[in-house]
Amino acid sequence: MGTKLKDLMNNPKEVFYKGHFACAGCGSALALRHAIGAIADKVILVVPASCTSVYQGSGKGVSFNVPTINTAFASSDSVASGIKAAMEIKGKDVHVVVWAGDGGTADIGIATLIGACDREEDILHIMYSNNVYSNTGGQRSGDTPIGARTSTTPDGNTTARKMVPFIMMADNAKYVATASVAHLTDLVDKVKKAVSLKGFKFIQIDATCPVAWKVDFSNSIEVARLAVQTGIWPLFEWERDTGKVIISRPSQKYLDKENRKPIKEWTEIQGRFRGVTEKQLKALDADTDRQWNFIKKFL
Ligand SMILES: Cc1ncc(C[n+]2csc(CCOP(=O)(O)OP(=O)(O)O)c2C)c(N)n1
Repeated sequence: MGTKLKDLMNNPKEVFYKGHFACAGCGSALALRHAIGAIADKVILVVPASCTSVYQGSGKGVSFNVPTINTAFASSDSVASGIKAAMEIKGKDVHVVVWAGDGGTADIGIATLIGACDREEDILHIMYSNNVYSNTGGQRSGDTPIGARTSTTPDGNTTARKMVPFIMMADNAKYVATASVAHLTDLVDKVKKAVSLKGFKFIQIDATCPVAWKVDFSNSIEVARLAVQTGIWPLFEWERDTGKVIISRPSQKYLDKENRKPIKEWTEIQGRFRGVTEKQLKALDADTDRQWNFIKKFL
């Protein structure tokens, strides 16, 4: 849809009042500001337990300038379905958007996520993935990359990423996309596209957590950019109506593995990969290939 950088400063409404509690360099807060900011005049936000439910503040200190409901960890898509139904009865045209972490989406929330998709609820689920349960101390989630040290995988995570976008494609969502905090205009385009479609939509954002990833907050965007350039995080869209994947512009070059930067450029600026073994790096590389091979089937 061609969002330009300058458009990012012209949202209908600023999502944050001054004084939220997100850490410096928080990818979730940055992504929320722009993704939700772009549709802020018509949005109702549903947030399960996560960093987002903490950094919005509480009481008189609430920093969110959009209607927001906080839900139990596992139930966000059910709550969003109910809100959408109520708004329809009232004749109100609003975008009901779930804003959930990877724990709240890939793990405990997956049953209600899939239930809402099965029912073809007209909602958008945005999963911001910082690859761990950040708010409770950085435990491994289903979206933790292989080799990453977390508080529950001190020798490095051993299992492949769950790749929720692929699950949502298989479950026949209306629209599925991946995005990155390093490519905000692409993210905003995808959010706008998603809310223009009726049905269940899903977007996963690679959202840096400087604390859990052990990167300097000034490198928050750089590390996300490297995830795209190394092929670790492919940006794409898939639509049910065409059944086709479109590789997003920032990732097009990396369809060809030859063009990708070495994965080590991504791991080496993150303390969470300190001590990663060659065997783990190989497994991480193989898991990256697995993702690209899956996507290529739909080109
Ligand atoms: C049933 C239940 N179990 C555990 C918790 C504690 N809890 C709150 S937030 C959270 C982690 C959330 O992780 P994620 O969804 O990845 O979001 P992030 O904190 O990374 O933003 C946990 C375990 C809870 N609130 N409810």
